[in-house]
Amino acid sequence: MASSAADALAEPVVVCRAIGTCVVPKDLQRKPRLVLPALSAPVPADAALPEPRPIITPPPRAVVTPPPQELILTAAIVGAEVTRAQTPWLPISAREIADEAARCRDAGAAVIHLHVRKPDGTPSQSRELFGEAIERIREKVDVIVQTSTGGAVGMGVDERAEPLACRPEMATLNCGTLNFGDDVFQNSRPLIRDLAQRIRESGAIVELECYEVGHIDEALGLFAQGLLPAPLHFQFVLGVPGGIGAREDVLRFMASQVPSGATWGVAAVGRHQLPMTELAMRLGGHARVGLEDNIYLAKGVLAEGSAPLVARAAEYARSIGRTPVDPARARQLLGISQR
Ligand code: KMH
Ligand code: ZN
Repeated sequence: MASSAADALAEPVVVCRAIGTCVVPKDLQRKPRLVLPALSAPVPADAALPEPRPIITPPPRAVVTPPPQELILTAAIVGAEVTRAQTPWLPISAREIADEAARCRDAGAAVIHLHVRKPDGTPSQSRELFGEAIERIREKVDVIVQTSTGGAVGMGVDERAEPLACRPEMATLNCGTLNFGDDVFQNSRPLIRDLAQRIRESGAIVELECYEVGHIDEALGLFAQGLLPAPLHFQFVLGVPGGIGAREDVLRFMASQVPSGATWGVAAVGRHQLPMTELAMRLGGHARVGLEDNIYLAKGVLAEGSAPLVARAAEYARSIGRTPVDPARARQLLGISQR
């Protein structure tokens, strides 16, 4: 009978020994190997680790850094998915679009995120329809027109790029593919680079539409490759079914990834629009509201166009000490040069 557990166990067997780290003088250190062994070949014991992926350097500070009290409100007044059957307040003709843009400007919006429709209400990227809508808007009101290059799900790159022929001040760049409801919104990396170049050539500045955390990295990668000029403008589109959810922790994280000197805003879908845009305003971001993302003012109560949603956002902004800026100031904050 053993008097302790130690007595009962056999002598330990050495199966391995720890090797401590040691300091090797610099000139005796192994050089990193640049050529990796073929996948099938046995990896030599002294093989160096592969080079790490380069760390993306944050962009330099922008020329103008918006003081946190200033707020850019964007109104997304048409969209590509909402129908007249869902809400009679959806503008379709150029005249209706221009009227709604003016109402939104009066309510505090500085930017109009623009889609257009054919007379039967189907979404279109036709340069003629965009041209007509933009002309009507400009006749009525001074506002920054931000044309969509997302269009509707299923459109090809040439069609999506058509509004750039109208030389808008700003255009969207969608930064990755995602499930979009039951459809797939295709934004391959070559397509994103292609559109980035076309937007740049058109003279518009870019708004980076990010529906996922990885889309921010994609945008930063484009910047690092010199395909996007500073300052960067991010729009976090939260709550698309198939995309990242509209939650506080998500927004806080996404905002934390924005490099200094860049601006960011939130567009949240459906019932998330109100709480997420208000949170964005509290966190120092900008906000987008409008029928493209949400047709309700309250549960079961349709918004009578996008202007009431803008007015409510502007009122909330003022209540927390933020001031919706006019288009002239928004141009300065966004780095839009006067033409
Ligand atoms: N209609 C959506 C599939 C954008 O305007 O750039 C894409 C969209 C994004 O609305
Ligand atoms: Zn859009």
